Amino acid sequence: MTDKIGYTRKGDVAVLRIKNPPVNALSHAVREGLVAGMAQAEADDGVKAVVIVGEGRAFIAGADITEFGKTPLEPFLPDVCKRIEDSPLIVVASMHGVSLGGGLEIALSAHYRVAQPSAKVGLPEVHLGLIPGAGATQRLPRLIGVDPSLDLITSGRQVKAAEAESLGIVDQVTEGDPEDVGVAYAENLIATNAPRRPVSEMAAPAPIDWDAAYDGTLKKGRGQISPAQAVRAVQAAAELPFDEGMLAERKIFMELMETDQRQGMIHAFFSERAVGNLPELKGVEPRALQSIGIIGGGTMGAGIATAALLAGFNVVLIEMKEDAAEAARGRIAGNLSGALKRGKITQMKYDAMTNTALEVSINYDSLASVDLVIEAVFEDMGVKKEVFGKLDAVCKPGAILASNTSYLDVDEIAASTSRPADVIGLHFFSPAHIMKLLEVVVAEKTAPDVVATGFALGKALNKISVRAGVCDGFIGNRILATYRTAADHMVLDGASPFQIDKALVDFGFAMGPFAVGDLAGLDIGWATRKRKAATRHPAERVPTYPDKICEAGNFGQKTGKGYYIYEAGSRGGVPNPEVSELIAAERAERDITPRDFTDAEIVRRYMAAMVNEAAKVVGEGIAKRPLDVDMVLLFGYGFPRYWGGPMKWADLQGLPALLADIESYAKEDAWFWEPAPLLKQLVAEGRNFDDLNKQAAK
Ligand code: 3H9
Repeated sequence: MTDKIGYTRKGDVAVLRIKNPPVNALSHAVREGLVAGMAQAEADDGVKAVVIVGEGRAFIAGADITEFGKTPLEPFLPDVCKRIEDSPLIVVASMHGVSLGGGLEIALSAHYRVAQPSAKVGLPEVHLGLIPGAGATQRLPRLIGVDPSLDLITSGRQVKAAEAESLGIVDQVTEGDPEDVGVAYAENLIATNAPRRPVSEMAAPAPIDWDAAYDGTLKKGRGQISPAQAVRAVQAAAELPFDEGMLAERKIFMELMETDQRQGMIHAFFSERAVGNLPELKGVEPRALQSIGIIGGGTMGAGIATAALLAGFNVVLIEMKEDAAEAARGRIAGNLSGALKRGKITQMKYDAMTNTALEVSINYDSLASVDLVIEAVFEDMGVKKEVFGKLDAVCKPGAILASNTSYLDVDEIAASTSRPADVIGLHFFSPAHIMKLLEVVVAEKTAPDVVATGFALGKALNKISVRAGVCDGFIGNRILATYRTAADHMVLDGASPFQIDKALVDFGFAMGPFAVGDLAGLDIGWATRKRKAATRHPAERVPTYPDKICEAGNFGQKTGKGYYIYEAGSRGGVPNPEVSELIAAERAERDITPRDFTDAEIVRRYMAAMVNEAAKVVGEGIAKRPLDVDMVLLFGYGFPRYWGGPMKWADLQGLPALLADIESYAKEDAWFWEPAPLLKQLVAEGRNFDDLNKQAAK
């Protein structure tokens, strides 16, 4: 037995206690210990039942993800499950906290399952680019039928104990110490002469239209393969004897283990957790945060206020006039009533948030006692400086002054106050109460505890916070500007915006760049182009047709027309033929003979532009690590999670080939396609972006 499994005896019942903090992942030592524990119980005179229980905060969070990609060591998890199920003793799993993936598979191999009311179960393997690989695709359909099994396995969603009980996954939900509950349940089974009840011996589930389920799942996954493959594994449960079904599951699992998608999703899993782990924050205590001020109650300000209220902060929102203040109050109430309708908050909480926790004022003096204030006013340096001047005058010493600017120079804003060390950028993404990303923009003089407070706020708001340095657009918008330009160039040279959007949606993006422009409002890009016109490099190729779309008053979805035409109330549009005419006219004017682009070339150029700019962002220290860029694109820009992010994608493609492509594109436009020095350096050294992540983790 390993020290990862405790063995105790309670009358006729042996208890196997898993002790592998923090979440009892099924590491090699745990698997060995479980097998040894079963043998010990079977050899222990008088033992009639075994209870498996987890120590600490969870039953079992699943296979040990850190072992993936390494040589698997015996006993393999499916064999551990079989060993448990085949035991002549009655086996009970007593679950608390989470039982996920392999954790639920261990429970499904037990003959009975009991759970705490707060317990949750799920099969999240699809979020790692996998399917369950230790029998869940074979046992669960036998236990609860095909449809609910497919729902759980293809979505990866977690269900609470009550739902698990009603689905038939759990036999009983009882509150108490998990070990006591499990032992009492086992004693009762012994007393009533209950039989062993191996799920594998239950009847095969009834079949469904498998091809339709496969196609539907593939479509829903937008290019992600593992959920669709899970359908095939469940199909095997219906069509094959149990042992053969297990082999079919294993085959699919091992094939998925070899995919780029599995690597991408596991990179996303660990990066999500590493992103807030910065050496500069070690040992730095954040400042206390209870009340938050917000300047501006437009969509962004109201969204931030909503997020802050939902996280339990008191909010003071400042508007300029009474009617604007009322409108802001209405926006926040609207956002919160959405949360109420979705069951995220109770009516009581809603009332408290809108009445007590929220103050809307037209007087800056109301900010005198707030701990942190976030400015979300018009993107104009003059306006921002005026606001920060007022904040500097009214806010208490030690209050943090934050700007939600999406591209302006936070150093310049900080310098306009008497307390630059207390100034930081907190760049939210709209709608701020829904989007997960927060860029924490650290200016030259920002104090470490102010940075730590930015991250603490992000955590409280349930955001993925990423550290960014100061530059035009920080991490996300700066990279966006570049890949967006690559798309504009392709349009000038012959691709249509509609083909580009489609190619990128097929690649896995939630939307293509032109549809995104329509959604955000084309006037935003128009304003940016005007702002940048004066400082533009002479070699820059900037199309003028997008200005013409705007000049005609077409700003996208909000006006019903942009790159696409939207029927009233519709979010999906049809291509706008006027755009094609404007593009054709501009090509003629510039003497460009349009050429054909394949979808593959579109994706390659778009991604190459993204990665090249991202490498510059990392090389300049704007992002500390490649994984920071990956998380920004994943959580703020609809990048497909199964690629892990653009830097992970680049690693998977191979950096030398990508650099070679960039160098070949540079022959057409040396200014735009200038290779990033960091990319050249990594290729020369035979390293990749993940090597930089690993170096930073040391
Ligand atoms: C599987 O089971 C395959 C099988 O079907 C077949 C096999 C043959 N392994 O998230 P947290 C670490 S696939 C290793 O911050 P929370 C995590 O990295 C697996 N490590 O806490 C973190 O480390 P650190 C299916 C793991 O309370 C620490 O634990 N299971 C694992 O917010 C705390 O995690 C899953 O996909 C793991 N399985 O959330 C479950 N899980 O402190 C994935 C966590 O060094 N895990 N760690 O940064 C989760 O969803 C959440 O971590 C969980 C806890 C809900 C468990």
